[in-house]
Amino acid sequence: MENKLIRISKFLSYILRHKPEEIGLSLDAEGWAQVDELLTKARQAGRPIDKDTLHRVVEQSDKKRFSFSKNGTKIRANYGHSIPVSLAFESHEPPEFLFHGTAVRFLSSIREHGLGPGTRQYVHLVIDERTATDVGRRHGKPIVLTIQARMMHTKGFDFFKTESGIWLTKNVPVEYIQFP
Ligand code: HQG
Repeated sequence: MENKLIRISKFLSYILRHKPEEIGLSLDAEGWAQVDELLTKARQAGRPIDKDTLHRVVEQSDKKRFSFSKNGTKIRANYGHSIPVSLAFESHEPPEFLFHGTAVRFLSSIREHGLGPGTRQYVHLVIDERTATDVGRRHGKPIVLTIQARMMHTKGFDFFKTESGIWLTKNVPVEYIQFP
């Protein structure tokens, strides 16, 4: 993705996952913003985005970070929220193992408390170790934890699959984490 689109994607992530009020935007209970309102308020905030560019950002997002509503009038982030939104995810049976990339410096705390959502609504898990390594690298020296997802599911933990292929769960107790 070209730099301009990456900058806009980061701005949209911030607004649609964490701080819509920063530009005076409000999201509905399911995290949707009106596209026209978003574009107007972004312009007023000194971050103009035209409609074509918005569509390119949504289409080219490597992790499918955003979706439009069916009729195209609304937009929302597909995952990563810190604000409580109900994305109407359906509970799915996960694969036997999922992976979580983190940084070595968090390990002692994770061994003590398990994985928590931190400032977000969910713990984010992926199906491949390589993506997990990239996610972990954002925080420092990366390390990949293997999560016994199917076992957790059997024990009654809910798992949700996003359109992006990222899996979400509320928390992962330490007994389901395999440390390398
Ligand atoms: C760690 C990106 C100490 C956790 C990615 C992580 C993802 C603990 C950090 C999505 C802990 C939170 C989310 C505990 C968890 N003690 N540290 N008990 N439990 N942690 O950024 O998973 O590019 O909120 O391991 O690809 O890194 O933005 O979560 O290192 O899908 O679209 O606390 O964001 O997608 O960090 O990333 P984050 P994440 P985008």
